[in-house]
Amino acid sequence: MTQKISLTRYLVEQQRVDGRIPPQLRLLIEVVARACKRVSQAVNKGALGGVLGTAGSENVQGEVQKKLDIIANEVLIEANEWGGHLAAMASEEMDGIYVVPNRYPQGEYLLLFDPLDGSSNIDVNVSIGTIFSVLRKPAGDAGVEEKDFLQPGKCQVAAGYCVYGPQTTLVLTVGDGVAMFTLDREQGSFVLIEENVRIPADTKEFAINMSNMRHWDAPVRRYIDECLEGQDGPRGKNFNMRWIASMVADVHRILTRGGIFMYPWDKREPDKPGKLRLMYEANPMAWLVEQAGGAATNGHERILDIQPGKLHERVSVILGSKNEVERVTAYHRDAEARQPAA
Ligand code: AHM
Ligand code: MG
Repeated sequence: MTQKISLTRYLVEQQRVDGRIPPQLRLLIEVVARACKRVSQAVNKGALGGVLGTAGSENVQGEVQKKLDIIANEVLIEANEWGGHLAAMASEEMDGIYVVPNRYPQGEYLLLFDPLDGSSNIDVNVSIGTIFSVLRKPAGDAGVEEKDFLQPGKCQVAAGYCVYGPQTTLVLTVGDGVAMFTLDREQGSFVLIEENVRIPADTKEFAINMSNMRHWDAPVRRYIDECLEGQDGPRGKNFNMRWIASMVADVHRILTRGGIFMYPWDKREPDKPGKLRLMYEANPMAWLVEQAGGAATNGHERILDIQPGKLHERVSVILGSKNEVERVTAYHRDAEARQPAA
């Protein structure tokens, strides 16, 4: 019988091989995984656990909070605040940063998360997830402030997500490829199901909310128009479309079988760079995708190179199979080159 490798064993072995995961970071990842198990339990109970529906409040972005958004946020904070591995946390559901209270020891890491991504799917029993990103607190400062979080995605030391679907699966990178672990509910532990996840460079599948088509910019329209023309168009092949309305589930499909995901800037809110948030949605997903051989840009530059100006900054997202992402990015370059000089 092949031996099952638990997340704990995987992390211990990674730590032994080349010291890539320092003990505090290993603890942090295990605590996040434990919190995700609790969220998974709440998700599974659904109406029976009284966790469906809205909470009657709004987050800093003016979005209505679901009960499960708040529950997942609290679970992640409670699990992470006392272990001594963190200095502070930031979340989609909190206006400012959450500094670890004085009664607990302060660690050297900063944790960012979207506690419950794909909130519109909660009440309809469709896949949702938790996304997380880990940064190191800049050296030197005694306290911790919001500006300590404002590091580009390439500075992440760990990132991942947990998808709550037919299976609960945790996907992780610490900068050495991407590994996937599925929750074995009888054992109560995450078990390794795949190492060295790879995204094929080409694809025939795209994910975008087509109802926003009339609001898109020309390069995105051009790309999708060409896909829709199928075999008879310039691409010479037919494309399939999928949109789960949960970035976690869409990215999980892309890590599993390839594809391109886009939530581009659009004309509905021209002053915002996009819908998705840079620091706890786009950055962790961009790093996972790059670590699996894919690419991630905002149409103009690599997402991981973007210097954030604020915690809840938004960004246009194009990620997945490398050749497709490069094509969309090239269409943006073409459009810029054709702009008359100011
Ligand atoms: P959320 O974090 O409030 O759930 O919003 C993010 C989600 C993404 O998971 C998903 O890709 C997108 O919003 C769906 O948006 P839309 O409903 O416009 O299709
Ligand atoms: Mg989200």
